[in-house]
Amino acid sequence: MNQTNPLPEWTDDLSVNVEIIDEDHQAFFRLAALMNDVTSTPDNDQPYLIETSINILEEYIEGHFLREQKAMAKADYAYLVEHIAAHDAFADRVTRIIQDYRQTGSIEKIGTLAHLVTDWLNNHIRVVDAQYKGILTNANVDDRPLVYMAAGLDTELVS
Ligand code: FEA
Repeated sequence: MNQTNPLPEWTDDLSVNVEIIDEDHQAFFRLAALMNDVTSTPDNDQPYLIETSINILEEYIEGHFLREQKAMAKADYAYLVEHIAAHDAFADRVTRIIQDYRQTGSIEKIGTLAHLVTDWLNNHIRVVDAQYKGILTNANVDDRPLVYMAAGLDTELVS
């Protein structure tokens, strides 16, 4: 399926005033744009490029959610449970689409992912992430690269 609708992009009003979290969020938007490109450009490398972008997305989701959740837990954040539930629901949706693609090879299914990611991000950052503004800060959020977080090397938080 050719996803011709323009994807939403990062804008400054999405900032949560934590540099590393803003960087994560920007990386998601860039990755969604890449996924949109690879799913709408049929060629011999397409299956490999799709699989690569899926793997990166899975790593981003795991690492970014862990970063936020660890920082919220450390800050005794009041809405931690609800926030984790929102993350889990999104991760489950993405996992189902990926499983479906891996079982069927359907480009149509995987082609929906880029828009799902950017639509969800836009809403989640503005409504849910925005609630921790001022509680999570540059000083209390682990700012190591996402790959460290996703690899489970997340035992220590910067304080
Ligand atoms: Fe609460 Fe941040 O998560 N935005 N993303 N993805």
